[in-house]
Amino acid sequence: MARHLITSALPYINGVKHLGNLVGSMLPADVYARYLRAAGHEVLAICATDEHGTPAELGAHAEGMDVAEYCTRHHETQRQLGERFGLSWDHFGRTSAPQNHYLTAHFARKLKEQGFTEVRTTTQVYSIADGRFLPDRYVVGTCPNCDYERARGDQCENCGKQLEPTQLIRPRSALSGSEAIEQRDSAHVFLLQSVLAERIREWVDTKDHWPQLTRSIAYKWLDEGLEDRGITRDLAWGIPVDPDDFPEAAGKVWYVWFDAPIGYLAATREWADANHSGDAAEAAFDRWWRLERGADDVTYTQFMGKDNVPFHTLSFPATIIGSGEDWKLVDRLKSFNWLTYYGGKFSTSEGRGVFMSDALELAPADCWRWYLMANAPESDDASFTWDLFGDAVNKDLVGTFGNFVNRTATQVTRHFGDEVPSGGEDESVEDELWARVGARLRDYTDALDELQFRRAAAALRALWAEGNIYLEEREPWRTVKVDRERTATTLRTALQVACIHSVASSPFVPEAAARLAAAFPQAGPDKFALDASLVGAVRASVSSGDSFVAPGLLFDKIPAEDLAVWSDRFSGSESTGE
Ligand code: B3M
Ligand code: ZN
Repeated sequence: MARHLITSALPYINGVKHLGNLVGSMLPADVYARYLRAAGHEVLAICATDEHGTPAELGAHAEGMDVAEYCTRHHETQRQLGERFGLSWDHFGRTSAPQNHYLTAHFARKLKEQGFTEVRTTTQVYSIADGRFLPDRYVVGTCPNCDYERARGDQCENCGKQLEPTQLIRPRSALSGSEAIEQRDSAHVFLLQSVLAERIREWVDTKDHWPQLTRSIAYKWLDEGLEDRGITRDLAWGIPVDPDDFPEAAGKVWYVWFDAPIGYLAATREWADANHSGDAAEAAFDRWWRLERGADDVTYTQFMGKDNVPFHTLSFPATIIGSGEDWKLVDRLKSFNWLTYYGGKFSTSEGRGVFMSDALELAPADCWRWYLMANAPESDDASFTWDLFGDAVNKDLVGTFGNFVNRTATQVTRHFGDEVPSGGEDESVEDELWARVGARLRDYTDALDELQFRRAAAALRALWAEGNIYLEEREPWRTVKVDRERTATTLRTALQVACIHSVASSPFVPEAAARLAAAFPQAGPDKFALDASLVGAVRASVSSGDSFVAPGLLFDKIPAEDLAVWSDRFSGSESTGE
């Protein structure tokens, strides 16, 4: 039994996330966490809402709400949606929690003590009309690189270039639209990434097992030369800079990308505080994050979209390494490309694409989980289409997995009642079946161990298909008229396969898997481990005379007409008024 810490990139607080956000971090993290738990490992899965920075303030501004209130409300919405999608976090925290205030101040102080911070006077964009500074996305203007007219102060969405607000041509306020803008001096804390660059490179060099996408992004930044980074902002909302540590930056807040990854630790501390008190809480936290207090045997895996990779391979490690303390660094990092909506962007404002709340109105979470993971944007961007969604549900879940379970259950209950039939010895057909099932399972767990989700889904689909292949070979509906003993063997075998399916499917389609597992009450939900022992354990355990409770239909078919209606509704052609 190993110990696994799993985090997924923290969703911004500003509104319900779309399916691209889900499949790029939270969902694969959950599939992996469920897999490791099912394999018997100790897992801590952590997520949180990312509540600072311009997304929070601008979101609250748009809804005319106080920022803190806005965050509380949206945190709750996101938590509920996540749970309805079956995201089995051990804790879903908030970067605005006191634990994050404490840890962020702690890291800033340590970085200062180690000599990795410096206060510098910088020129910032100031709006006279709004009476405030306009950092990051508060200012929009023309991109100096590609002439795109709606570039934001932190980055141009069109060409991807990272920008400083002062680089924008014809800058204007994102709040009021005012062009009455001037440049003013403001003192900010900088993290001296240039000084830490060699140590970060040495650490990245040890990660030769990272996927190509991740490594190439990290080295691109290292090769271009890591620049020192301003980690404070002239904003009212955020984690305040401690004036005792940085008197020159008093009244400012930490930059959202400084405090957000520290949120992984802080959300773990929230979890520890919720479950323990005093020293025990500290110990429970340290056991996952402090190398000298138990975390040295933890494997830490992070999940994120590709745009987040530089922050996780460079900036956050700079914080950790620069602290000079024994904090756990990431071991495995899985990043995803984009899920597009028919090749274009998901867009809240234009009502294009499917958002988490819409999705659950249309189909159960398991259907989305399966579709998204089986078509995850792993090696390339992937396009959402209603046809692919329809195929994933109707062909894979209904036609393959559901069909096998349903045919088996129908034959058993019709001819043998509510018990696992007895029957005779296995013959060569069964021996071959078990060999194939074992091989499929191995493919499946190997792919999951390697964080290859599409490959894992293909192996799981193949494992489901083995059930149907076997039924076609044995034809119990025909043999029952001539050879009851033989039919009993067939159906006992098929039930054992179904029981294996219930264990193997739980990471991808947890709700259906749990319903199927309940068909075998003697086996109990946690009896089997999702590892190489599974086939043997199920065959030894699910035996003649055990009760069998038919699970009912696991999935419903989605009619083609529904898909057509949805495709119209989410195409973004109609304004949603947002
Ligand atoms: N909230 C960015 C995003 O959702 C950001 C991730 C933070 S992870 C510490 O794309
Ligand atoms: Zn540009």
